[in-house]
Amino acid sequence: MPILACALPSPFAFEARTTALVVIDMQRDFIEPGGFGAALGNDVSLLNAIVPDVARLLRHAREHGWFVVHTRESHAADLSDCPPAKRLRGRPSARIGDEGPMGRILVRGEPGNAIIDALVPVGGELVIDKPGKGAFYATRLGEALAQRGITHLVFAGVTTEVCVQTSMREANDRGYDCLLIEDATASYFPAFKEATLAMIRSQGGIVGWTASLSQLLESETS
Ligand code: C5J
Repeated sequence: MPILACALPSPFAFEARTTALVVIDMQRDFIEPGGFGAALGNDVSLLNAIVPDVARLLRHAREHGWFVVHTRESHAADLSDCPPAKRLRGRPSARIGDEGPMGRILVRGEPGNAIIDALVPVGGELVIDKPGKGAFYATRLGEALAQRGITHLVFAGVTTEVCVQTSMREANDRGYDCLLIEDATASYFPAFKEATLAMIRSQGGIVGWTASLSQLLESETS
């Protein structure tokens, strides 16, 4: 059984057959110019910078036979699953459902809602469309993981303090042991990323564990 001895706050043990990689929202809407992230006034290059590490992690998960889940934050074309409180929040240059350079913002099936080319899902991987920040809210993720006997979740993706952290907290409350790969997650606000990592592993791992990608890769080859 691989053990990440250097994980924080304590060693993290897991087995490939009961582990899933959950890649949160690596979609064009957040990573590329012209999407929702940019419409909110953010520098998307901070998120784009982790793509090579997420790709390495994804390759590793595939090579080791982990179940792989990708999520997309997305809404139905009629926005029936987008509460007005979400759509009207803040003062973005374009709101959810508005037409943008990559089609309608955060709407399922639009070009901007696609997972970026470098991380495109392959056959056998699960793609979850989620209307909320958390991956379990209003989705079938819980059932899909239960069917496969998954007990351990390794998280990556964006943004650390919003959809990644929310999903990890939802998973923690459902009894999963959760590990966040530090260099495979990013925020538009680096200080928020660091604060989230600290929160997750505080108080003995109140939400879960964190480790670097190289620590994970070493643990599985030793
Ligand atoms: C946000 C996300 N930040 N995927 N979504 O709105 O974190």
